Amino acid sequence: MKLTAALLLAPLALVAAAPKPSTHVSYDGYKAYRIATGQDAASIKSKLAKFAAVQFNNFDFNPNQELDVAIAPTEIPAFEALGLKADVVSQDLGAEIAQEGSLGSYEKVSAQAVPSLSWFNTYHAYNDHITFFNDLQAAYPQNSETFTIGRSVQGRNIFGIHLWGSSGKGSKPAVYFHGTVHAREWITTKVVEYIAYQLLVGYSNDTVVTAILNNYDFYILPVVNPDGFVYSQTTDRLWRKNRQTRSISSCVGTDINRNWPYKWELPGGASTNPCSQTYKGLAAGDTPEIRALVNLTQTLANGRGIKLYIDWHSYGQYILLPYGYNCQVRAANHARQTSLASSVAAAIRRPYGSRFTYGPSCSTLYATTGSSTDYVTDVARSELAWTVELRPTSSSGNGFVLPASQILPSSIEQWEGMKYLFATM
Ligand code: 0X9
Ligand code: ZN
Repeated sequence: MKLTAALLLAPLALVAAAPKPSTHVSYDGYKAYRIATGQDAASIKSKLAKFAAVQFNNFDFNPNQELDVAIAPTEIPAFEALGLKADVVSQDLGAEIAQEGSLGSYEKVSAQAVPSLSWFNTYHAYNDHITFFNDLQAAYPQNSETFTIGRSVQGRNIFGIHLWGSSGKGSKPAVYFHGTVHAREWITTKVVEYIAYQLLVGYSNDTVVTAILNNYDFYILPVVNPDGFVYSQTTDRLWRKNRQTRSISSCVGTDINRNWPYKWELPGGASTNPCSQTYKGLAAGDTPEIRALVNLTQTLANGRGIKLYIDWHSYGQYILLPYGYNCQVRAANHARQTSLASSVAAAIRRPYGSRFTYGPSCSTLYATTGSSTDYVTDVARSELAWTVELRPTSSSGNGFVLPASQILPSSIEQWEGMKYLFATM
């Protein structure tokens, strides 16, 4: 397959050191609630307008008619006085963030040695993810290459690893994964890294994995929103968007998963308010992160084509199929995608019993416009295009703040699901 200059395989360059930790936004004493909105979303929304609530899910378009919010300690009495039908899903978000564990340090033992699995015991800083991927690649130079697809708003590299098998680089259809589109969804970074790790470690050792890598070229990008990710580690653990500023507002950030140049213009699945968590930008594809991802997507589509795309998110434990923009439209191969998703959910469940719900994105979760899987299905013609929402479930409370002790179990169950999918799709 030909790779264009945009996807040139420059070794991962280290960007400037992460900014000095500035004052962290404190979530100490914040309570998280799940509000049953019912059909009353508009009036509840207006009641909540005076609160500095942190919104976890998409308020306007959730067919489950519920909304998760975090309320500041000083506002809890006023919030409770509203008398909304709401369950407390976290008693103290700050305490949960503390339990998540501090960022680990990373040190590889020797040149060309495979990095240790202990990488998956803690979360890590952005620069360590770059070093880890460079080290992993260096251990398997015959089957892998690192690449960068472009830079974020603040100039950080959006990097990935390309893996291939016996037919050589770029000769097979693409499996294309990316994580950390939403900055606070830290578990996604680790899970996609674990999949890359297992593919390389298993090649030539495990017959199933060897066959998988001989059949597909893998392109895996763990952190496609690096600025947001760094900001979520230095300043605000619950940051979601990128860090783009706009002259029309003092609010920062565009939701990368509302900025893809497909069905972007439709109303109802994103926000035009720059202060919203789902702000779509001023024009389709007007974020550098999406421009870089669109280039890569087109390069893969024009090469051997995309067999499988997964945009990894958290939380809720869902496998979401096309489409986000319309709750009635189905992919041409919807029946096959559904049956694969059902088997993948069964495989995920095997190690620890985790239940993943599957179905079309809009009707299962909520409407999204300018979102990844719709573009990758209709424009890039990927055979399978999914969004996976990782642990925890939406009723367990921790939300985006998943304890580090769950990194490995979460990764292992996804690896089981993916091994099944790669071998049967
Ligand atoms: O809202 C989103 O972007 C995703 N959920 S999250 O809580 N991680 O923010 C869901 C996107 C699903 N829709 C499509 N991929 N179409
Ligand atoms: Zn997300």
